[in-house]
Amino acid sequence: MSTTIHFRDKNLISIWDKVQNGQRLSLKDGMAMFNSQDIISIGKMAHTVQQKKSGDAVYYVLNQKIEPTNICVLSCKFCDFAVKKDADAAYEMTIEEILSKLTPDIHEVHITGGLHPDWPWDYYVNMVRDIKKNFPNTDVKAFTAVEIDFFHKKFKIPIEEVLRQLYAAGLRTMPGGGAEVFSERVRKQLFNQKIGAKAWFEVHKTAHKLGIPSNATLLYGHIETYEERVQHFMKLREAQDETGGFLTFIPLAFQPGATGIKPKNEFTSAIEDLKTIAISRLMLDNFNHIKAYWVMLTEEVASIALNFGADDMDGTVGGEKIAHDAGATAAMTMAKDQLIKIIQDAGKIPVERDVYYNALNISSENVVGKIPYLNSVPFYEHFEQRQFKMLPIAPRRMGVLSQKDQMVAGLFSLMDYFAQSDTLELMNYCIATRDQVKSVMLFSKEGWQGLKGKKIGIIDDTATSIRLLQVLLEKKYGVKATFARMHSGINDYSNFDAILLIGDEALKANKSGLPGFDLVYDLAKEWYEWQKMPFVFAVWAHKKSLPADKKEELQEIIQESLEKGEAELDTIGAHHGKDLNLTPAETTEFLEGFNYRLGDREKEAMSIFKKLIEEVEVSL
Ligand code: V47
Repeated sequence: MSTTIHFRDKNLISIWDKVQNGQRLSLKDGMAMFNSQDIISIGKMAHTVQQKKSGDAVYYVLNQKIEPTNICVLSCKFCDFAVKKDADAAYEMTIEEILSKLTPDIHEVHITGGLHPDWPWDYYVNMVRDIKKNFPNTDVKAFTAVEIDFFHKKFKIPIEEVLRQLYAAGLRTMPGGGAEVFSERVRKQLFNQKIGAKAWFEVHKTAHKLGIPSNATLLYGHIETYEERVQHFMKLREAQDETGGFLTFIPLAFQPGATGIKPKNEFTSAIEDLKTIAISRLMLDNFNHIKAYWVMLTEEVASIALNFGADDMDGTVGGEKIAHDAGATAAMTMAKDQLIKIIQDAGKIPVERDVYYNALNISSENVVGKIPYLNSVPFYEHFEQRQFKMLPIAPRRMGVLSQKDQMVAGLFSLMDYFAQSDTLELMNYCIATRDQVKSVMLFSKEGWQGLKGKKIGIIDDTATSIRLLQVLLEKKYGVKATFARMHSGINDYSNFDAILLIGDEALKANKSGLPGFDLVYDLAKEWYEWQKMPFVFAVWAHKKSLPADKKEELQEIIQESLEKGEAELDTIGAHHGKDLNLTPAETTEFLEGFNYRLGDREKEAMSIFKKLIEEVEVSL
C-alpha cells in the first residue's frame, strides 16, 4: 500500500503502521481512533484498506424490504416500529399481500418484522417457499437472529432445524439485525427482553455451519460508549475468524424519532457516522464488505462514506418502515439510476450484485478484471491504474461480464478466453504452473477410481478448473462423476463426496485440512504428471475493440507491474500470505511455482487442453 497520509494526530501513526503490516488492531487502537479528531486520516486509512479488498467496486442490489407485521411481543425502547396487537397502527400482511409487493426484477427480498404472538410456524416457511416459487430469480434474505431464536422457543424446534427448514424453503442469507450493541449494560437499559450477544452469535454460527451466510449490524448513536462499539467489532471479528460466514457489516445510525432516548432531533452527526464506518472497516479486517446504509445515513453521508471505507450501498430498498417510523428522512426507495449516479460520482464502479456478492452487471467504462487470489498478486501489487478502473472478481464472473461487454480487459479464466476468442485478444501474460500449483485442489473422500458416479461440489468461481477436473477424471482415470455448483464462500459440504476449491479458498483448506475429506489432490500436479506440461489457468486478454492507445498503455502497465512484482516476490508474498496463514517462506515457494509469461510451451499446453475438453461432454 503506497498511500501517503499526513497525520495531524500523531497517535494514529502506529495504527497505520500496523494496518500496513497486516497486523490486527486492538481495543486501544479502536479507542484512539474514536477519540481522535483527525477524521480525514482515519478515512484515508479505511479507504486504502477498502481499495485493497474491493478495488474500485461499490456493490448494490435491486431489493425490496418486506416487514410482514409490526405487531411484536417485545417492547424495545429504541424501536418506534413495533406496536401491540390492539394498536391502531398494527398491521399484518398475508402471503398474497407480500407477493403483490414483489416484481421479477427484484434480486433480493429482505424480510424482517415484529415477533408476532399468534402466527404459526407454517406461515413463515410458506412465505419463503411461495416467494421462491413465484419469483425464482429473487433470493430471500430473511429473519434476524432475534426472529430465528423466537421461532425456536415458540415452536420448540431446535435452531438448526428452524434454519434447515427455512433453507429448504428457499432462504439463502440472513440479515444482520438484532445485534444492537453486544453490551449487557445497554441491553438491560434498552432492550432487556431481547436476546443478548450469546444467543445472537449462536444463531449466526449455526447458520454458517449450514452454509447460510449472514450479515452483522451495530446500532450506534444512542447510549453506548465508544468502548462498547469497539468491543462489538472485536466480538464480530472473533466470530468471523471462526466461521468466515459474515458477508457484510452494517453500522446502523440510531434514528431518535419519538423513542425518547435522545432529546428531539439529536441525530448522529455526519462526522460520527463517517468515523464509525471507517473504524469498522479498519477493525473488521476479516470482513469483505462494509455497508453504507443510505436509509439511515441519508444519501449524502452514504455517498461520502464510499471514500471512508464502505463498498456497499445496500440497494434500492423498496418499502422500508423500521427506520422511517423512527423519523429517518431519506426517501422511501431509491431508483437504480440514482444509486448508480451516487457511486459513479464517488469515482467508483457501480456493481449490481446478488446475495452472495457475485457481480451481475457493472456500469463503468474501462474496467479491468482482477483475480483476487494470492497467485495473481505479482500482476496487481504495483498495477498503476491510470485511465483504467479495477474490479476484483472471481474468474467465472469475469467471463460473464466480458461476454456482456462490460469489461475491457482482465486476467481471464482459460475457458472464458477459449469461448470468447473472437472478441478477445491474447496478451503475453498468464498464470501457468511450472509443475504443481496447490491452489486448485480436490478434497475427496475417495481415491480417483472411487469417484465414479459420485457427487462433486464445485466452487462457483471456477470456469477452467472444473474442466481440468473433468478431463482428469474422464481421460486420465476413465471415471465419470456428477458435478454440482456451490456458491462462493461458506457451504455445507456434507452432501458431497469431493469438493473442488480454487484460489485462496483452496490454499486455506489445504493448510487447515477439510474435515471428512482426507484425500487431497493438486490438479496441476496431476496434469503435469500426465502430460509433462505446464497448466495455463488464466491468460491476460483485452477486447479486440480496445483503442490502440489503451492497448499500448495496458501492455505497459502490466509489464511494469509484473517486473516490479517479480523483483520483490518475497516481500509482497509475506504480506499477502499472512491473510491465509501462510509463512513468508511458504508464500514465496508458492509464488515461485508460477510462470507469468505466455511462451510457446504454455501455448502448446493450451492447445492440448483445448483438444481434450472437446472430447468430454460438458455437464455443468
Ligand atoms: O435490528 C430499530 C434497527 C434493525 C431503530 O442485513 C433502528 O443487510 C435505527 O438490521 N434507529 C433492523 N435503527 C434493520 C437491519 C438491517 C438494515 C439494512 C440492511 C441489513 C442487512 C439489516 O434496525 C434492528 C435495529 O437494530 N433499528 N430501531 C432506530 N430507531
